[in-house]
Amino acid sequence: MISDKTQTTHLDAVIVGAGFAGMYMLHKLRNLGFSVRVLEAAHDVGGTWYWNRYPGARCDVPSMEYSYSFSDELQQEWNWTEVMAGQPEILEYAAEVADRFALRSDIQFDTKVSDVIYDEVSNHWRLTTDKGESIKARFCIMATGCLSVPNIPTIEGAANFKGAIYHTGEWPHEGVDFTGVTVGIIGTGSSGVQAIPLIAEQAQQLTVFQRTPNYTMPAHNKPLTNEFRRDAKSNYAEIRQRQRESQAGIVSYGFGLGGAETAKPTDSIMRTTKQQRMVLVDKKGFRAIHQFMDIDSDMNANEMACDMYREQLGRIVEEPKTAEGLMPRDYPIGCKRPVIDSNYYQTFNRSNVTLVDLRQGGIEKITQTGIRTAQGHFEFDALIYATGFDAMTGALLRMNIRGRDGVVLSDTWQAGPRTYLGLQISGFPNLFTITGPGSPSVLSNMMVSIEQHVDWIGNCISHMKQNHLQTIEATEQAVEQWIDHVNEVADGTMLTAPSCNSWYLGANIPGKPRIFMPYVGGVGAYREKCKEVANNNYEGFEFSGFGDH
Ligand code: NA7
Repeated sequence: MISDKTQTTHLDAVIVGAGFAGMYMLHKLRNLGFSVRVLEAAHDVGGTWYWNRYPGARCDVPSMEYSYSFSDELQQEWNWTEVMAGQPEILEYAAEVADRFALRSDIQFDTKVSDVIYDEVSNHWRLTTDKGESIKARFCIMATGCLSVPNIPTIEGAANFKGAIYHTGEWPHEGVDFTGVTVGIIGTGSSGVQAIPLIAEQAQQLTVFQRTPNYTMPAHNKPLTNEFRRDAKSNYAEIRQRQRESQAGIVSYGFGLGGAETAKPTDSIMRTTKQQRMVLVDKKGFRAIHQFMDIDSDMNANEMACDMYREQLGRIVEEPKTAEGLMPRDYPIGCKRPVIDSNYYQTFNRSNVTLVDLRQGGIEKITQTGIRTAQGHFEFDALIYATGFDAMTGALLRMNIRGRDGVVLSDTWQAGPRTYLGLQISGFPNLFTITGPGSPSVLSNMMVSIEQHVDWIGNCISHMKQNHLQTIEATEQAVEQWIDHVNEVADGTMLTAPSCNSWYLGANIPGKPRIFMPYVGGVGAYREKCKEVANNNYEGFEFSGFGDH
């Protein structure tokens, strides 16, 4: 690393973000002999797990699988305590990785990147930070996360609220004690569904403002035994291989590896009678719907599964009006990101919890003391936004990223994100996105997808060094073809059903283009495609060598 007279630091690569993507990218590039620095807005490592500290924050992927595989020592020595790890444990794990691989010395914390400008003369990226620094690097790698920009909806009167205000994605590090406090919470996605049961246990009164009820499944989380850990660790090589070849990067080892629960559903719900379906609900509860293969492709089949779901929900929630209010309707199971919970519906049987089903009359304004809806005014001391994120593109678009000819990324992506393989954007040479839109990303176990992208980018940059290549850039034609393919595989699935409004489609942010962002083809098939592209001399990308400019 060198700094010139104007205090510009010169590097081979700069990485934005020190979550799990940025940490591994740093480790990789350092080991390959490149000079690297990571710029991170937070005060420490962990990315999404650094910020999302709300009560109940937990990963929905088994911990033995939501972890790095690149170091066997690490995976053998680290002991996860629960089937699905909670946020504090995942953050401890991130800190352990940072310590073990001495990552923090190359991470600059408390630093926000404002401008990311490509210099066509020198073929470098110049990044400017909120500290007024300037960093020049041949490669710029965006490890900015998919759910890192909190969405705070614009609601009239919001600034007038006199009590405490929180967002689940920016939770105070010291925690919040809601004892004796009346609380209002807006949002029933994963964050709301995880937080509500715990806040209800503490608060004097909790009022839940729900715009769209979710289909949520019980997590059945539990402590991991020594025996389970030993067994899984001795099978790690096989587990990791199977994860990489799978659809979503998850094999649910220990919940029936190769057994019934991980096998593909085979039955047709359309061939069942109502009575048979009810018997299944008696026996298996919400899990009854998992065995049907046609609910992902046939709307009528899906609606039958929704009926089974609502039947089970109605058996848990005692008060019929509240049960009805919690029932998802008018959109299919499988359209939104699956939510898993611990005692979510049971929480609505508590006397200190009130559901406000906004389908019966929406929010009109936030007042000094609460929320006015078309159904009346609800008062509380503290307001929680569990309103999600500007997903996948938010973090990239809030920086001023300019590629060739000064073109701004927000212009290139005006009609939605356009990438080749979710790795690169035409017109932005030597800029990579880890788990960017157009890759399996949020549809998969992020750890598996992160490792695959980091390995691919590391190999690509090494290849360029060995072959004295200066720039790599996705061609517009490759982007076009890849987007067509991304749309083609998403079409006809529940994810893109006309009645579906998910953050995968950008539908949670007013004015955001409605385009399905992640790649549905599966991590196994996607990995093969990326391998093939690299083996075919990086087909779809163009290189320039020294002297070409
Ligand atoms: P989500 O899944 O985007 O959920 C946000 C929730 O907030 C959802 O219920 C929204 O209702 C609701 N919301 C958003 N804006 C409003 C307004 N203006 N009024 C009322 N309700 C609103 O975010 P999460 O943080 O829960 O989860 C994000 C991901 O993190 C999750 O999928 C996991 O991958 C981890 P809507 O459904 O839009 O009607």
